[in-house]
Amino acid sequence: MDANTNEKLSSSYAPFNAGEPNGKEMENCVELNLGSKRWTDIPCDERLQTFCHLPARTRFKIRGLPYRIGLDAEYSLNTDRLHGDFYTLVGYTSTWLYHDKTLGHWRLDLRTDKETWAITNSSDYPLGLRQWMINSTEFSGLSKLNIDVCDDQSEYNCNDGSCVPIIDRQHAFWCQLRTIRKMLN
Ligand SMILES: [Ca+2]
Repeated sequence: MDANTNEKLSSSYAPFNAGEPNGKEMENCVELNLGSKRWTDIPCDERLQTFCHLPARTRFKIRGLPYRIGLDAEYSLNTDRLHGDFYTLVGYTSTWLYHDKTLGHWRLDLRTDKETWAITNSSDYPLGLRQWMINSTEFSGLSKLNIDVCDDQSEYNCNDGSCVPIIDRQHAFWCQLRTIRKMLN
């Protein structure tokens, strides 16, 4: 495949060449012929140029953590891993967030020793400002943490977890309006 093409290529866009795929178990990779723009299945040990399409991942940010070196400030959604009805949020380095179905709360665990660092009661994803019970050697007690997907440069995070454009100087008003709308719905 040619990595330098600017064309958007996908399997739905490019059907197979005539007679392909024909490799059955022997040909489990594909090459793209840029002339015909059609796929051919080939053995996976053939070395060709490649291209990758990586969709941007939503970054969940946790704000208001008491100090602790090594705790994650950002998480991404792991859609391969379901805990009950919920996907897991995996921290970039040391922690993960998941729903404990048995106890009915969300846990922030250290991945290394499976120590539970904090919990919060929530029957949904724990987005927005919430009380977390933290239990660690450095800090123990209730703490307000906010989890959101707001962009630090261009958005302000509301207490309900939603984001409003920072350019809007009345952001507090829009946050309140969102809260009122939620209450009315
Ligand atoms: Ca083939």
